[in-house]
Amino acid sequence: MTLLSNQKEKESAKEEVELVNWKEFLYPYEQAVAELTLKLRYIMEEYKRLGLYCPMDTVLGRVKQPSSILEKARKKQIPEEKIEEEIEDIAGVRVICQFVEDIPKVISLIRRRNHQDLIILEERDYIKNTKPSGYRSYHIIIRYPVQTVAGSKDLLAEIQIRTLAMNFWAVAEHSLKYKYHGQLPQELQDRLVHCAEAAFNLDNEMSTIRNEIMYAQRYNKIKDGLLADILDLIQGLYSVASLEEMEEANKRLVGLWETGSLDELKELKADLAQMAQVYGV
Ligand code: 0O2
Repeated sequence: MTLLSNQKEKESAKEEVELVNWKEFLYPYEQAVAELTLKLRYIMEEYKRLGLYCPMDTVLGRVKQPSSILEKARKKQIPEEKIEEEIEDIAGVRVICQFVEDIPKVISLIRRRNHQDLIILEERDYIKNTKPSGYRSYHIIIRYPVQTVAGSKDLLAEIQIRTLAMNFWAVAEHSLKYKYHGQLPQELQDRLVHCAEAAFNLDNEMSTIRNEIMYAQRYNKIKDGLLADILDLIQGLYSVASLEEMEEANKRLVGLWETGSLDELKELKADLAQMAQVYGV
């Protein structure tokens, strides 16, 4: 009984040590992912604040699971002590773009940081050189320093840049590969290649109407901003302006809400701003 519980205690202590080691090992990678995603999201925010079209639609990050790291190490025959140097995507960041044309812009954004806060080690263009599976994406492998309690630590990280369509395909294929333990039936592989071609065609089709879509998105953003400003002004005027003035302002707003042009909305905003000035709001 004592022996058995000692044994159990030893085993659980060993498990705990291993768990703690993984946690410690992955902690700087979590930091790298958090920093890199934050930096890219700030760039997105800056584009938005400047009222410019942002080539990045979404920025995601993840740290590879220990089981997945060990599986990759086993497949590539990487000894445990070489995992850090040889597995490049323990820290992974994914930038998803709306259009293929946005990808070179994101690549330039990252290249501009080369030797600033990161070092580019390698670029892999799986868009030009589509993988036999049908996988398309642009990969940039970087060396990234994180500041830890023990000092500066250089880590490898992988930035994947792809369109929404490429991502849709890759996520679906990844789930299937996981389910079939990497051994997809041939028929499913063929259908996936077919789906990858469809995603490629979708990207090309979307490119043909890219300007219209970009214009519509910009238009909607300006319109939303104007409507928000008008509502703020109306709210501020409610307690000071006359009932007739507020009814008139509301009537104009309702008339413009759905179909009003930007110029008409700008005119209403200017009139309300003038009224607010008169009333000292
Ligand atoms: P996870 O779960 O996303 O982390 P390799 O073993 O050759 O595939 P390698 O040499 O590390 O991988 O580099 P590669 O091929 O440039 O890119 C590795 C990552 O790209 C993969 O990580 C995937 O995220 C993605 N990727 C590469 N090929 C494919 C593919 O055919 N389908 C999908 N869905 N993703 C792919 P992991 O560790 O394989 O997976």
